[in-house]
Amino acid sequence: MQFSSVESTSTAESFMLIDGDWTPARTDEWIDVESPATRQPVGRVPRGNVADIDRAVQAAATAFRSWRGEAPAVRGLALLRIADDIEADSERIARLLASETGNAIRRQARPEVASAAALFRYFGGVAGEAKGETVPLGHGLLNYTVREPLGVVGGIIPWNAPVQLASVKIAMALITGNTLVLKAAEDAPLAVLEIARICSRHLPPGVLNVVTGYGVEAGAALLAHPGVDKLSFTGSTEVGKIVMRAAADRILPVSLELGGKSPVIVFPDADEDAVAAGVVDGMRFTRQGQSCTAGSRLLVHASIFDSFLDRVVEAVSRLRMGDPLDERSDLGTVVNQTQYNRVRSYIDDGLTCGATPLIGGLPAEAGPGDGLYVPPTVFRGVEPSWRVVREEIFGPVLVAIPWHDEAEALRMANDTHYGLAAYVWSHDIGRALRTAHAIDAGWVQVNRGLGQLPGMSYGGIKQSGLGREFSLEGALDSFTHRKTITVDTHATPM
Ligand code: TXE
Repeated sequence: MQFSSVESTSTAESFMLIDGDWTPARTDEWIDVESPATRQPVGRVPRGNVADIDRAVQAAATAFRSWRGEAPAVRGLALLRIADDIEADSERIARLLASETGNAIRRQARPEVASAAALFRYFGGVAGEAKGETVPLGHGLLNYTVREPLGVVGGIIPWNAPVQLASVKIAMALITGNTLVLKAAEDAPLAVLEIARICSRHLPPGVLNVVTGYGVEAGAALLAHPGVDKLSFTGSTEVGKIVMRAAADRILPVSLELGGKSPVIVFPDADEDAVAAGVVDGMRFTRQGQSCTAGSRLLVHASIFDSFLDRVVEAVSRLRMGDPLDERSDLGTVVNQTQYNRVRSYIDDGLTCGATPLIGGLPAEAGPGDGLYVPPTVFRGVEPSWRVVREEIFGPVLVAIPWHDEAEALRMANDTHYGLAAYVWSHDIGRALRTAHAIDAGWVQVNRGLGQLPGMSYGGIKQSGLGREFSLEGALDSFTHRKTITVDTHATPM
């Protein structure tokens, strides 16, 4: 593992966006945002709570009255302008994002900001597509549907890809005529507030509100607020269950993008070098494995198991870990001390169970001033029942398991309560597609290990979530309802 050095970052103070105003919390309390690389503050944000959420929801409800009736082309144009402005300011946003998350600037932060612009552009472009249909019923009846917005959306996002996840929720909610109160993650709110700043230039006050604060305070207040009409959450499965319970109390529609433990099936015909590189991409090592779609269970045909793992280890060892702001870094840090300790405890658990680390291993404990660098670990010699195989680690830990026939590979792939992403590597297209269809997951990539693109429907099944994002179809399903109108054209005038 190579290492590049740490440079310093600057500190900034940010406010929340409520009703078009930049505002501190009512209590005037603040949260320091720390760089996980330097462990120095990079900014501070308001510690929003129930009073701020209330203000934001009321502003969103007021704004909804006119935003819902706005011409789709006007909404679309706002999103297209936001996309342009994000691109124009992308370097500054990417540096802020790398500073607060620890994600490497070249491999993660810059591409994430570019993907945010692409999402706004895609949804801006499909603005007029929220169409209904006419349904023939005979008897002189005209029966048709219209797509209507749901109202005020309460969105909650995590810290791992905050700019992309904020952008997809903002774009989907707004293009379909809803207004939004978005709760940013306490560990990574700064770049999201910059996206909000750009959005606010092109939107009427109250259409988008961004509140910062802790999950148990601002997040919980948003879930409980009676003025919210729809909940849209991305984060852990554990908190996803809390969101779903809150939705049940008021029969609110809910979308959930949750965790994963995604399988990667490698068939013996695969080109080992190319696939090893793809596995490293799919594992999202460049976000230190902190990705819900990380291909974290590597299932390899026994005939190539040893030689293939050599290739993977070689590809991993070429990654350079270091300062997230350094152009040479492929990998940065995990997001915070809790996450560092959590990943470390999983590695410790794997070692205690008897797993063999082919690279990596247990990192030293991190003291208060230490950069939170976790070198990638690849384990072999693991049992299907172990925690490192079953649970989402959300860190740079890959477990490799051999298989002998296709049925066994599929059984292992589906032996999980998650169902988000999966990866199949084979040049036998019949076999690859047969496998892709048989895997229980919302998204299967064949001979590809990269991230989501605007236009594709993305989301999970089983405990990985409900609903789809990134696509028009997802936006219509998750952020509108279909109203049916039936007209009796024979009715005699009164
Ligand atoms: O996520 P949380 P955390 C997994 C991953 C990670 C673990 C913990 O395994 O190690 O979760 O991360 C808000 N009411 N994933 O604790 O808690 C919170 O403020 C309302 C996987 O950071 O789910 C933040 O804005 N809101 C996942 C958001 O929820 C609450 C991505 C996500 O935080 C809340 C993130 C509450 N009671 C973590 N508690 C993925 N797979 O994409 C927290 N929040």
